[in-house]
Amino acid sequence: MSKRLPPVSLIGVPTDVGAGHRGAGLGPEALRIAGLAQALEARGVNVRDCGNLDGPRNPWTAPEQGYRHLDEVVAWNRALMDATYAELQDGRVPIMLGGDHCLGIGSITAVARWCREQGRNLRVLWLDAHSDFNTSEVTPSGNVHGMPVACLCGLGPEALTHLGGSAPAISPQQVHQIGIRSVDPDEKRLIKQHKVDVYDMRYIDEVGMKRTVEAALAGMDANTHLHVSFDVDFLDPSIAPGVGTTVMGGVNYREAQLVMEMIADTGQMGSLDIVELNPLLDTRNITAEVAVDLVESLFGKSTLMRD
Ligand code: Z70
Ligand code: MN
Ligand code: MN
Ligand code: MN
Repeated sequence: MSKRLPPVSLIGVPTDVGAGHRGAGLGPEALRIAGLAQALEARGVNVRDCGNLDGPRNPWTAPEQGYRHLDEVVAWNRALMDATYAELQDGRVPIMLGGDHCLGIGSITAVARWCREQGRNLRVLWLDAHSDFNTSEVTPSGNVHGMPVACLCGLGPEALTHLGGSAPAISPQQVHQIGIRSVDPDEKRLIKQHKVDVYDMRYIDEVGMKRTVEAALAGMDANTHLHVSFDVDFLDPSIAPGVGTTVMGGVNYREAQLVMEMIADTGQMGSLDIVELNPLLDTRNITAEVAVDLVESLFGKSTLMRD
């Protein structure tokens, strides 16, 4: 614990309006009950819990013009963008407690604006089973949690691509994805067309997690703000069953710990989303507990060998 850790702000975002299953809205409370704030405080981190944001209820209606619940998704993301920006302005590391992954649009739009104003470079590390790069034309579901990366890169409805005023919030070159193993056919074409840097499970199997993370973080300079967007379905369902869509063949516990430790070693994580935790599909909150373990590593917890 030699390095001084920045203060953090927990922002609860109890939305499931972007998801295909109900229940992710209970994620923030499950993370609190698993002891997230206490675990951070035990690391010497100053924690402010901002409570939960308020937003529209889930109307649970069918997609319209390729989007489900677009108005509700926009409302949640406006609220989150403002809350994230306020905590960054206050010199704190915002930690978004999701909530479904549509919330990455609001959080990252705010982080991108703040980085622009501060003259900092932004890199987004997207830890997920999915690429989340669908558009209304190609989405198989209409669920906006399958679209946040595309929206942030300027592909999507104006209300989301221009959430922060101008578009795009980021370029595909700023996004680096690890853990990917479920990509829809047209989504795959878009990912290739826009040259997103994707390290899928085959890459991890062939090369190993250490070199995967080194590649995904390569080229960061001292002026880089690292935003980590951690979709819990990044993890293998055997250790993280409490997610809406389980996808076999995910990252195991030790690989996940290594990712988090290597991020901690950079000292440059400036914001974090924890998303897609669905307590209704979990077993005795173990998925939230694994997420808390991993956040401890993100904040520098390690074995005696490296303290
Ligand atoms: C699929 C879609 C998805 C979860 C993202 C799945 C999207 N590509 N699912 N996160 N859990 O519907 O767009
Ligand atoms: Mn996701
Ligand atoms: Mn996912
Ligand atoms: Mn890049």
